[in-house]
Amino acid sequence: MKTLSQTPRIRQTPFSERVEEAGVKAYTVYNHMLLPTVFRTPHEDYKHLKSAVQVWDVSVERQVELVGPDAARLIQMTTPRDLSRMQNDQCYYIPNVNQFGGIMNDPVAIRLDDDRYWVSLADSDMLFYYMGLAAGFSLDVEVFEPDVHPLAVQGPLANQLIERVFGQDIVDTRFFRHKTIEFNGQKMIIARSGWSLQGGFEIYMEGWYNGIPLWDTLFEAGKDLDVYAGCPNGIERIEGGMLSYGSDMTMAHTPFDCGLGKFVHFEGAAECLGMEALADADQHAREICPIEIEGPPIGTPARPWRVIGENGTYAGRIASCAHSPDFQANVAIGMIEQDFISPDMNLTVFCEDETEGRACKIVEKFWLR
Ligand code: THG
Repeated sequence: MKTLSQTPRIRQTPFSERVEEAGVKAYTVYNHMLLPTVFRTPHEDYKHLKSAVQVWDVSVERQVELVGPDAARLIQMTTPRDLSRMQNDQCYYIPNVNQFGGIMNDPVAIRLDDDRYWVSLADSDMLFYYMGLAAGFSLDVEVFEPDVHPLAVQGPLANQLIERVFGQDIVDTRFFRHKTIEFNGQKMIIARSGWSLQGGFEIYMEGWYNGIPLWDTLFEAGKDLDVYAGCPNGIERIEGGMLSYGSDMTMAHTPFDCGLGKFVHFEGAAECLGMEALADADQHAREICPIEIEGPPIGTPARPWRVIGENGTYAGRIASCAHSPDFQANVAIGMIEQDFISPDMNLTVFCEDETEGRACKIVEKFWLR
């Protein structure tokens, strides 16, 4: 592929200068913003993420802020997950669905106050949807994109780095809870979360002026921990079974298709606009499956790969794949039709421009769970 022409529409971030200096090798575009994908090589980045600590510019996790008396009602309209017991220091993974039960996004919701939330988006334009609902239902709520830029600290040594910079009380934050830190005179939300299985934190930095100081402080404090710039790693997140919206799942899929049925609460989340459709949906039509693909190492699909069964009929699609050094295999995430879900099934996948199909099989579970 040729390089992308940069324009103001593909937004830079408060950390972009340091990301470039760290030697970023490739970007993708996510929520109209640059997201690094490789620093050294995917394999080196992977090994390092699993052994040290990385700082990730995940400013692309754009927030939709909902504030006002109807904020709780609005957010519940978009998700089948029951939010009624969510505390003001909690984060929830909330699949967002439309009125047909199709997934529109799979954000992390952050409750900041009784009447104030951030919805930390995956890659789709949910700001407009939230604005549309607020207008259409005449809700008493403000909806906007705040100037917030998440910075993730991920890896086995993340606790040590965070302890040095923000103290033990922050390290004691439980999974998917948040606290407030003060950096350079500015208050910031920090949560124990992040798009890796290695564990760590996400700092929600508001504005631009503390971007470079925050980055530099983390790197200065983590020198002897081998802290390095990183990014969500394609290999690690497939091993961990973290789904990528727009790739592994799209609006054509329901939460049931995506293994997210546990977040569909027919009783507690009746206000969700997709609930009737989800009640009627076939809960076993297809499913996200961990898959191993035979043959030489192969990278991630540029477009979904077609999977067929023994008789040549459509069996599903694979939209994420990577070669895992630790498992010595091509690990992939597939959306597989029910009739083909069995470890004994002989499946064939057509990878990118390869004319010969490759054998692939559903494996029992994601490798690290
Ligand atoms: N952090 C924040 N915003 C985000 C992401 C993030 N927005 C985009 C993207 N990532 C959204 N998708 C996910 C997918 C999975 C998880 C978080 C965001 C995740 N899942 C855990 C798991 O699968 O083990 C826990 C889910 C739960 O039990 O609640 O962390 O990473 N700010």
